[in-house]
Amino acid sequence: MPVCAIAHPSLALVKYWGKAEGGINVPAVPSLALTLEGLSTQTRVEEDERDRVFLDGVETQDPKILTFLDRFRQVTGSNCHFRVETRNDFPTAAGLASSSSGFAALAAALWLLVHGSEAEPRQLSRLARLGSGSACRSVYGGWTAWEAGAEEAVPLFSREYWPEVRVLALLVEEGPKPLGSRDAMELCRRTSPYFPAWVADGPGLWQRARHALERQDWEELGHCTRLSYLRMFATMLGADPPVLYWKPNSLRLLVLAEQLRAQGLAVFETMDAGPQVKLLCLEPDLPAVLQFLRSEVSDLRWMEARPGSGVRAWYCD
Ligand code: 2P0
Repeated sequence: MPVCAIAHPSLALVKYWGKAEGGINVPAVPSLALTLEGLSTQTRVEEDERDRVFLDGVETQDPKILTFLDRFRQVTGSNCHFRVETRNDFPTAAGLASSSSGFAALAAALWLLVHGSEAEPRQLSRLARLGSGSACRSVYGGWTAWEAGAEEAVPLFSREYWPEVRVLALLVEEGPKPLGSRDAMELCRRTSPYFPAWVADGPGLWQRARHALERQDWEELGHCTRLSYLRMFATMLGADPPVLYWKPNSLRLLVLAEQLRAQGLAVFETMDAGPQVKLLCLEPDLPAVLQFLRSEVSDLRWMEARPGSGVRAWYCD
């Protein structure tokens, strides 16, 4: 019987950027993230005579997915092949962490299909990481941590821990990005003179952000969030050739976040490997932030998200 799964993207506040040597998608730096409800990947799997993958209704030879199916067979000892249909209700490969929710959903669905029971979450986190690093965090709901060198992420706090948190994902450009994050992070590791400093700085910033999260200190967590993405982009600007994901509207939104803070609103921004900007605020400030966005950037589309649940898989038609 086919299996369906749903997962939500993992938005890093403290970023995973760069892999440790050896291992598969093992991070060089620790990350801290929030799983987002409001953006979803839905995946359906069933056995087939050969592997076939459909992404948003179109058959694809996506090497990340096909390689993951091979790794799944290796790890689980299965000799099955699969038909995979996966859909995102948000732009794919555009810097909105579609690979985190994508591989979390795929790992959970395949596991249930092959084993007939749900995987233990840490085991699923390990498995999802083999598809895409950030997917090991999307397995869990709420707030997650993934330590440098670790093969799995761990849950820190459930989605109920801080239900007032809101994320506005502003869509600056909806097409796929020119350089995937995997290649970009490897380029940074190999060529950016700032990469060793990024790795050295990572644990301290991660600890600082964790303490802020434990105290529910929004200003401090927001500040750490800004430091992390800006330092991540510093490694990219130092790469050879340089990597530049920002677009004019990205910068426009960063300035806008600054203007909102100047008005006394605790709004913080982050970006990933793409031009989109995510604004983070607490629910009481949301109406004022939305009003400002409507007057200043009515030409842009955005999606609203909040702390979300972990991956779920079930038998379906
Ligand atoms: C993150 N990103 O922590 C960081 C911040 C993008 C910027 O994880 O090579 O698709 O599959 O392990 O997980 C995107 O990279 O990379 C990512 P792989 P992944 O969310």
